Amino acid sequence: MEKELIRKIRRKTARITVFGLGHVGLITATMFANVGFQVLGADIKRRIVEAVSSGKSHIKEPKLSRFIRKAVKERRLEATTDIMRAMKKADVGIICVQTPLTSDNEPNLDYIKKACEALAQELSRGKLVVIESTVPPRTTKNFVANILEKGSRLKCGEDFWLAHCPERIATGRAIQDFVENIRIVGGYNSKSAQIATELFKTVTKGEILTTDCISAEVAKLAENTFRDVNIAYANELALVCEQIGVDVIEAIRLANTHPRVNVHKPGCGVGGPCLTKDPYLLLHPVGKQAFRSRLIEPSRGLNDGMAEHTVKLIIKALRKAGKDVENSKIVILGTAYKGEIDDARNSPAECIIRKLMELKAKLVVYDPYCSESFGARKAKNVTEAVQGADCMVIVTAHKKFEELELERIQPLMKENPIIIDGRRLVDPIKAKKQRFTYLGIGFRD
Ligand code: SAJ
Repeated sequence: MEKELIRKIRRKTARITVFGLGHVGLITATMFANVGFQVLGADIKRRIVEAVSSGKSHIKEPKLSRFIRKAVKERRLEATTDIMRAMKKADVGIICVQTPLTSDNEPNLDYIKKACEALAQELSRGKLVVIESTVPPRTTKNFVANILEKGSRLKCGEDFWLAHCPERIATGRAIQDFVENIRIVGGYNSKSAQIATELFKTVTKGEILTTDCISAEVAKLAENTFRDVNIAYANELALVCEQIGVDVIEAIRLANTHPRVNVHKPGCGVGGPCLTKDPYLLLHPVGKQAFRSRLIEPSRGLNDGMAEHTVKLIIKALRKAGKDVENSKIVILGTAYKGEIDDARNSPAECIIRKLMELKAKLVVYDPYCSESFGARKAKNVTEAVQGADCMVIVTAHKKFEELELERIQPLMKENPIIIDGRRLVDPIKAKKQRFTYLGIGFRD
């Protein structure tokens, strides 16, 4: 039975349904269609389905629009809101729905559950199910398999196959990552892994590493947790350096020349959909007690606290200049959660802006790519934003903010102008030369 599916996959005659057309699902559906498969994308949001059906992308990613337009025109990519029947004609179902957190930072598997229940309706012998969503450990084996078996009355690993192939794409370079990155394929059993490997071989140039599904789940979560903990270390180091009175960037630069050291960059906070969530997923395996972490959870807290620390730096610098936050004009440069993208999900800018609003600052926001302003007034460019401002806060590491023309900006601002550098993009010496008060994360004058 599996030989028939492998044959169809190799010939690209296997039909694929992708459940969830968000960042991960839309890229997955498009890239499988792009190599020649017939793909159906299923999403409950009519707006998304209508956009995809008319060959448009609802997210911004380099080259994505072009690939969608082509796939839709050549009738290899279609979209539907009818998730209950989406699996009917498919040989392969790929689940890419979101796995958000509850208000207590516990995994909410409702979307996975609904997608699996819908898929199970039309699950028959000889099909493959892939979980691409990032999920807590044991989800594939102890949650998904049960729902699929119950809904289809078939035996997982024998009648149908199941694998976890976690996504590894970063916003802003998703297509390149999808095609080039090494892929981890975790099977429910070895046959499931073998078939899923055949599937991903058709779309990736990167190596495929085959393992069991729980190892794949933990590996995916371990990657982002490592980055989050590493950034937390860099942030704590920045706070220590502020107290000592030494520049953390110089200290990290020197430390990283050691062949086995790689300290990440400190900053005014960690945002985005992955690093803010995956550490919590790791600590909540399905059907087991939550792990009481002494490193991972405090690291999350430390990173979350950096936005508040940035506000403290703003207040401190304004006080030093004889000003109050209330009535001061403060410019926020950047609302995207990281540089060069238009995405503001979980951006530290939100916390900084809300806190400053509570303190009644006069706020102006400028981001060259991101339209989100979290309720603050928007400016069209840096010149308009800094007009009569007391303080300029760099929140996002956009390249454009590395090239701020300080000598041109200085005269546009009020007396004793301040730069708070949340991403350490501006050279403190140059800022001082232009008569700015400069405070940055991990830098005290
Ligand atoms: N950040 C720091 N210091 C750093 C690096 C990042 O403060 O040294 C902050 C960023 O400003 C941002 C947040 O952390 O607010 C997240 O940054 P990120 O570069 O990790 O960006 P993401 O969230 O888009 O991460 C994705 C992840 N991909 C997936 O989960 C599929 C991550 O695993 C990748 O390592 C990362 O992209 C990548 O490689 O670019």
